[in-house]
Amino acid sequence: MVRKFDKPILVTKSFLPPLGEYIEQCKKIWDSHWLTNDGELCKKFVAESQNYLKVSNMVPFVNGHLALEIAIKALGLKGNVITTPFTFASTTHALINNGLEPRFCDINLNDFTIDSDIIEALIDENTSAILPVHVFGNPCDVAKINKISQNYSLKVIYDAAHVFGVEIDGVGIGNFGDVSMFSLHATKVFHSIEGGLLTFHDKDLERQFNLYKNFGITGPETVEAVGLNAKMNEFQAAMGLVNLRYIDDEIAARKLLAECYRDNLCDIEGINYLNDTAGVKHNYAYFPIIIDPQFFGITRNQLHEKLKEFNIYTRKYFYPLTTDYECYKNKYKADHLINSICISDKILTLPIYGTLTLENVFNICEIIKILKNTK
Ligand code: T4K
Repeated sequence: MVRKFDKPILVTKSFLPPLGEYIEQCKKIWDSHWLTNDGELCKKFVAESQNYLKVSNMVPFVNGHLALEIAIKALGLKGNVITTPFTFASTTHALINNGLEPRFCDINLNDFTIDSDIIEALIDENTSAILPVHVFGNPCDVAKINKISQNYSLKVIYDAAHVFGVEIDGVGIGNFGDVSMFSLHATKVFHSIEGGLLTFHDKDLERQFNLYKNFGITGPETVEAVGLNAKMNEFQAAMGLVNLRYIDDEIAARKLLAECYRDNLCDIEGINYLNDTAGVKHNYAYFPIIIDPQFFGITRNQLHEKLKEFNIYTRKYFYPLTTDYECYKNKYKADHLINSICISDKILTLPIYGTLTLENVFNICEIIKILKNTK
């Protein structure tokens, strides 16, 4: 018998390490009285994260969004930037806050990342960069995007907020493009409470990133640039250092849950999901499903509401598209975004996090089955 869950099951639940391990790291902060501004824990965290992500250059930030804004600012982008509207607010806002025009490209239906076949048609003499999103942990078509960027001399900044730990054929995902931005927010597979990382190819960018994240200050009496305050603090770094010990376990647990979802949803007409890509080490950051009301019998919105009655709180990531936000409505050409509109209207992200049990997932799937055709 399928019953309502006793306690709410939310779309995610932040990973927390054993408290003693975090306190152990925090003791070092008490000893040093050094709380922020590139402390020792922050340096150690960068060294260990660099190693884990298999990248050679990295700068830490207080959050992913400011890291992205600073990446765009430091690259000195001008004119328009090609990106997608099927993302979190941060991606589009980062362009607007840098005075750039987002030029929206549609997504593909295979993995909901930018459709690399139609990027070229959007490029004009004012295009300076491409800002694709590795959405839900799925890598973009990095080979094709690289080729296009070389042919047109464009910069590539990946919004890599969802892909901590993802690899393509053994290569860390942060190695593609000019810069990648990872979010270390509490809701991510790996987190430092709040936090962000930039990984990049050109070592010279390190100075620029550090400059902009610390007000543009270069010495006690010199301020060289109009910067921001976006420094990671020592409490964040302490959490990151401890959580790194558990990241492989977290990903392994999520992999089992994703497989359990797939095994139990595969026979439901009108429900589709993404499968793993050959050669990719996934991180199972999200588990999105697509609901086709014609075959499932009820719409995404109806399923979202009905699941709440069973204490299951899914999310409509990413609905609305950023082009439909109040602040952007009617400002950008959007009627060509056919796939983005279609996916945004049908997608639902189901709960996934390391401490969710296989039994929980099985029951969520049973409830979805019961709700089919329940108008
Ligand atoms: N680019 C992309 C593509 C992104 O998805 C994001 C962030 C960014 C850039 C910017 O990176 P950051 O500046 O955030 O580092 C959440 C996250 O706040 C946001 O980081 C994330 N994307 C986005 C997809 O999801 P909300 O508004 O949905 O969060 P919220 O507060 O509703 O939380 C969602 C669920 O998480 C809750 O139902 C329960 C759980 N939760 C939440 C918090 C805050 C926890 O278990 N613990 C917590 O501390 O945006």
